[in-house]
Amino acid sequence: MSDCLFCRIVAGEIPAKIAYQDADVIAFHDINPQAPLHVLIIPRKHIATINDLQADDAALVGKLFLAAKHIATEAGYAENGYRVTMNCGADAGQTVFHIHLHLLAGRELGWPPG
Ligand code: D5M
Repeated sequence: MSDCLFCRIVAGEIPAKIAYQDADVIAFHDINPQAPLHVLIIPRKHIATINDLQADDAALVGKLFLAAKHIATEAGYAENGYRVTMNCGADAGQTVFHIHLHLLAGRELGWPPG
């Protein structure tokens, strides 16, 4: 989708600091980091929200989590821990309507989130 910010990052039209990529997934550093490591992990395919997921997206969603594990492990955070979260819709704080896992690490993370 040409009007989707994250599709434009996938297309290379908007620069991003890439943390990981493969045929299905791209991860890049959040422009407004909330932790020493804050990476967004997205499918190359445009899916607006969790509500738009279909059964045949199951493997793709699994790949987002595997990428999170890979990035966190490579960055040295596997032992101390990290958080992955995906906001869905306005009340959850979703502002970019192309699904993305937030990977946060490098500090103690409070719970529950605000
Ligand atoms: O998270 C959307 C996130 O996207 C938010 O943490 C800022 C981030 N963002 C917005 N624009 C950019 C660009 N251009 N590069 C990197 N990160 C970006 P949400 O869960 O939708 O609130």
